[in-house]
Order: sequence, then C-alpha cells, then structure tokens
Amino acid sequence: MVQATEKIWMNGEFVQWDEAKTHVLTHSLHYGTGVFEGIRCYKTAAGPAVFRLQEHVDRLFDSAHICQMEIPFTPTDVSDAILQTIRANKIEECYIRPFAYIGYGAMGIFPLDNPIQVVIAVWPWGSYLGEEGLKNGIRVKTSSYTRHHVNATMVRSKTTANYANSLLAKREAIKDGYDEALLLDTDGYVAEGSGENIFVIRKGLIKTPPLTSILEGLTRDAIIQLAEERGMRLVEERFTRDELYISDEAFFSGTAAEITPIREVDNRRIGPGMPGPITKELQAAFFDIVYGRDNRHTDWLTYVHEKQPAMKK
Ligand code: PPE
Repeated sequence: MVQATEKIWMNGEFVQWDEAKTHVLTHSLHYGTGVFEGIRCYKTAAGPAVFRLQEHVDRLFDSAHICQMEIPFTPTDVSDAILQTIRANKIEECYIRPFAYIGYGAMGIFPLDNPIQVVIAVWPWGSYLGEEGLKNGIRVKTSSYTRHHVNATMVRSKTTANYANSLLAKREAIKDGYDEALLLDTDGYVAEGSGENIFVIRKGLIKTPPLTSILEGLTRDAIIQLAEERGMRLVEERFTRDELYISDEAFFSGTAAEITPIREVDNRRIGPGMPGPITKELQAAFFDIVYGRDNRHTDWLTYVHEKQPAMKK
C-alpha cells in the first residue's frame, strides 16, 4: 500500500490526500495517455534535497510534447509546485509523482478539448527492489514480452501506456519467482527492466544499451557521468542476453530502483553471484551525492527549503 501523506497538488491548489479524486470517465484512465515522472527527494544534512528536479520536469514536458498534450503550467510552475508539495507535507524524504493526464470530457480515441489535468503527490518510498536487493543483488528473468517497437508507442515519452508492457513483464517475473523482468528490444537485444535501465560490466568495460528503444533515464545519465569522472571505461552499445550471462557484474538504475545490483539472470549467476567492485563503487558514489555527503554534484540537488517560490493559482 502506498503510504499516504497529507496533501496533493491538483491543478494549482492543494487538496487533502483522500480528496484527490477524478471521474471514472477520465480520458487517460481509458486510453493510457497520462505522462508522468518519478523523482526522489533525499534527506541531507542541509534539509531535503530533490535529485535532478529540473531535468525531470523537462522530461515531463517533453513527454507531453510528444503526446501533443498542452500542460497548462510552465516548467517553473511545476518545479515550484513540487517543492511546495514537499513543504506542505512536511516530509524530509519522499518519492515524487508529477502526473499530467487528459481529463473528463469527450470519450472515444480523439479527446477533442478535454482539459489537461496536472497533479503532484509525494509519499515515502523505501527501496524499490528491497533493502536486501539493494545490498546483495536481485534475481532477474528475461521477459517473454518484448519492449515496445520504437514506432509503436513513443519510447522517449514516459507515457502510462508504455507501462502496460512493463506490468505484464513484471507480473510474469514475480509469479515465476524472480525479483524483476528484463525486456529485450524488437531485435532481441537487451533493452531495460520494467522500470529501470541496465548496465553490464565485463573485463572492466561498462556497457549500457544505447537510447534507441529505452527510456532516457536520469539515473543512467548520472552513472555515465560518475563512471567517466572516475576514469572507468563505458560504452553505450547494444548487447545480447548471453553477454549479460557472462558478465562479471550487472546492475539496474532508476529513480525508484536507485542502483540495484543484479546477482542472477535466467538462473545463471552473474560473476560470483554478489555485487562486484565497480557496481559497489558507483552505488556508493551515487548515494554520497544524493545524500549530500559529496558536494561534487551539488548541481544535481535542489534544496527544498532554500527559497519560497510563489505558487501559481
Ligand atoms: N526505464 C524505465 C522503463 C523506467 O520506468 C525508468 C524509471 C527508468 C528506465 C529509469 O529512469 P530514471 O528514473 O530517470 O533513472 N521508472 C520509474 C517508475 C517506477 C514505478 O514503478 O512507478 C521510477 O523509477 O521512478
């Protein structure tokens, strides 16, 4: 169960958590056209700080642009509203879910002039794939479902419709006794997890799939930068599932999943079956930054109590 907080921002004003409701004929509920973000706010010594706020809000607007949805707020309005929502809920650490969707009005595939609604909710969300998974690694199954073709739903957009594919894959993996699903692209190469990007490491070389058919993850981007800064060798290149089987290390990255080591894929041990040194180094570097212990990437953090921006009504 989601852990309720107090207030949700809905179209410019705060409503009580239990009052944040919508009509059952909300257009996006039927046709999968909502666009959303997942952002984390971490507790630091200088108060709560949001990881890569600007980039997440920009991606929300890009998703809406791809789906030809006109968000009736500016990116600055949405960033400010996110900070306001964290403050309004007096929360120090949370997951943030901004969501824009096509509201009530016409039914049928063509939504005419239905209003675009925007909501922001925050709630505490611990480790996505379990504390144990974060520490010791998870077991992954290659999905029988294929990641979307680049010309089916738009992969550069974080659209709810894309998650029907993720949900099928995740359910299958869990029911079969694994922790997470790995989806291959339409050519059979490794794409991403149901809600994460993937990295493999073999003989010191880090590989991650190119952006062709995957979400342009902001954690992925952070890892690429962290690896480069540490002089690690990294390439964005397609690879096969058997290359993953024989890799020395592998991990998933994502806002919710953070950096989660993979210890097994399709019943084959990855390396010695425990998180390897490069994974551990990158994971530690990431957590030091998000928790404000390493100030080399303060550009990635927005401190919640730094300023009090006005909220658009
Ligand atoms: N691929 C997919 C398909 C994906 O959903 C995510 C995030 C990523 C990659 C990583 O992107 P980024 O968060 O920018 O590093 N998945 C979000 C949804 C999780 C959910 O279950 O809901 C997230 O991590 O917030």
